[in-house]
Amino acid sequence: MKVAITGGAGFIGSNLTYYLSEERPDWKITILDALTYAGNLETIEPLLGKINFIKLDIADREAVTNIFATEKFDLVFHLAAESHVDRSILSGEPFVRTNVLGTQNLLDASRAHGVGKFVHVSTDEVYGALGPTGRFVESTPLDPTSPYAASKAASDLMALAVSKTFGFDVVVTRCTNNYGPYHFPEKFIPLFITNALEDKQLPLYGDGNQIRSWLHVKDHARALLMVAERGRKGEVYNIGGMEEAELPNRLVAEMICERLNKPKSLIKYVEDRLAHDRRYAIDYTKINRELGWKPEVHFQKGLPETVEWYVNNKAWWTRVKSGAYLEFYEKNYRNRGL
Ligand code: NAD
Ligand code: TDX
Repeated sequence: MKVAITGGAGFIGSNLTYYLSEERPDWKITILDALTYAGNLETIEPLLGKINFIKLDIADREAVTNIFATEKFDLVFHLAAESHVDRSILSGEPFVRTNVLGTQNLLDASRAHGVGKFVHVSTDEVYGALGPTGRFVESTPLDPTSPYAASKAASDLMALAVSKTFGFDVVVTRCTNNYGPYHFPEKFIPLFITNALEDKQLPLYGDGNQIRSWLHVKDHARALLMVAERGRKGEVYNIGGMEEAELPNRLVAEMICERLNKPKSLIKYVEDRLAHDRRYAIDYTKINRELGWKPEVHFQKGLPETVEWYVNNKAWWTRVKSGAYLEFYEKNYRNRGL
């Protein structure tokens, strides 16, 4: 079985690659990744030799076509994306380029060159924001509020349209917020852990009462394998965290301070994100009923383990936090008084 993982040098893609190398050792895995600021070869270095790596910009149509014509993949996990909401507020263009055009290129090349199944990895953010009650189900209308989420919604619809039009075997997954090792420290949990380790302020947006539903990245990887092997063609599957992991950002920030023995006074309330979604929560009944998946890692255990991982892997995140990332940090947080 020849398997392509796009975005495999990023957070979820690398965790998925580690998981699949253990669970399906006979699969021949190739990572396709442009190595943008968010992609890091160091993350997957221990696997090189066992898996292949090809540097590829999925928005480069000719390059995508050539690689798919040569490699003849059986299965594609598509995770490559511009993934940070704050960056999409600064500029939407790279999001349309990678998330929409890039996905279209992959769908076309997959269809033309014999791919049997295409797992399109998407997000609960395509549904927009929830009020204090209720959960997103697969039929909830799409109502994205950021350029990132809009670009993901567009790519979901293209993927589903290709399935409907041509009968191509595409499955779309929509997952809630992930956390775990190798999470890029521009995102909330790793940013707060690494800033706290450096005794820097923790910029909490707005009133800090926005609720996110947290899922350990390993639970996500397990769901993606099930969907790839048993998910039904043309279907959408929501993937979500446990109810106990639906928490306001303020509380998660405090848990991080407590775990690291740092004063909560490091938390600084700063200007809110534009159109900041108030609450996400996923109803994962469908994937549970059809494929038997449910989240297994409790946040009370997964968060401290993740904090430990950052404590023990300082070399990884200090390198990641230097260079191009600093330019974005300056732009995003300067006007918020940090
Ligand atoms: P990430 O930003 O950590 O990694 C993205 C990867 O894609 C990087 O390795 C990057 O180099 C690569 N990439 C970006 N543009 C590319 C291009 N033009 N061509 C080839 N590769 C390119 O992202 P992540 O958090 O691992 O998210 C992976 C996928 O999962 C995304 O599609 C995202 O929308 C989705 N998702 C993420 C979360 C989350 O909580 N992080 C939740 C639900 C869904
Ligand atoms: O500095 C910050 N301060 C802060 O209060 C940052 C970066 C975030 N936040 C808040 C905003 C959100 O309410 O924390 C929450 C989480 O923020 P992010 O880590 O940026 O994640 P979110 O916007 O929820 O999106 C994430 O989950 C869904 C991923 O980045 C997406 O790729 C995924 O689709």
